[in-house]
Amino acid sequence: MKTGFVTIFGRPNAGKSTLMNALMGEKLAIVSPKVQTTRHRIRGIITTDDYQIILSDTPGIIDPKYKLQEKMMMAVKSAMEDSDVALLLVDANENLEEASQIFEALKLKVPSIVVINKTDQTSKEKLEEVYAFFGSKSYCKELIGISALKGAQLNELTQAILKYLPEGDPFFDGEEMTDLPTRFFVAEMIREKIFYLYKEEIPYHTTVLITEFKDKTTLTKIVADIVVQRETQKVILLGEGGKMIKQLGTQARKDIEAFLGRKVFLELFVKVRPKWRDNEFMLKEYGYY
Ligand code: GDP
Ligand code: MG
Ligand code: K
Repeated sequence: MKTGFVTIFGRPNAGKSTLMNALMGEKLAIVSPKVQTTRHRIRGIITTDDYQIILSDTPGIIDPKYKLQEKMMMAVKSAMEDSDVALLLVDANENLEEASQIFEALKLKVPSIVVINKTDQTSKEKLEEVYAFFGSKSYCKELIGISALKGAQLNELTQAILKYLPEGDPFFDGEEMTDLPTRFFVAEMIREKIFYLYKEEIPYHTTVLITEFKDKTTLTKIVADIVVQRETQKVILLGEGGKMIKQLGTQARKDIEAFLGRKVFLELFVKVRPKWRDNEFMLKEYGYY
């Protein structure tokens, strides 16, 4: 059978996480309209009788201003170097020249498929222009237009990917969906709700640590620390009389219950740890490397 590793790469908001989820048919990667929602490298495994595709979603490409972002870039690079095929994902309506410069700068050795996303909200004329632009690039082995959101042309994309995967034995058990532990996804679901509920900088100054994860007879008990850098951020997270954190807890719990398929008791604490983004030690502790 065909087996191999595929990395989804592209600028923030190109739709990487949406594509990953669409191909998986499951919500593994958190999606939000804000950039830099995805911090970790997330792997999803698709197994059929004919192939096994191991997909990696990657954080968006950003300036390594913070240590955290440097770690993110390293995760992206290592994902690309390990893969058999790279999907260079482009939002059809983004700045094509800028996107192309980043792809070129990567100097990829692995074959690249340029995937034009969001065809559902792009005019035919614009699409022609986008195809012509990328079609002439030397790094572009294949060119395909999709809508990750509407699930359009995903079969064609899969076929294009398979062309570049080697024959081999599967790396993972057919039942496995991902190589990351359940508690990682639980933390991500809480983080996703933070992205939706809080404004501007707050989500970027926040990380989530699962401190307890226990399956009881009728439910799963989960305790999480929401780590912020400053007392003022803690106040915002809690909201007046704890209103916001309560809302966060309710929304996250619903998602986690759907994901785990059982009842959940979720307890959230907000902790202040100054400079968690820049401190190497803390980065290690929070699993960034
Ligand atoms: P990422 O930052 O590259 O992982 O992008 P996300 O998957 O988080 O998506 C960013 C935004 O683009 C979200 O609001 C998605 O719903 C939206 N989006 C993703 N794919 C499509 C698509 O095919 N069509 C449209 N119209 N929107 C999309
Ligand atoms: Mg993402
Ligand atoms: K995003």
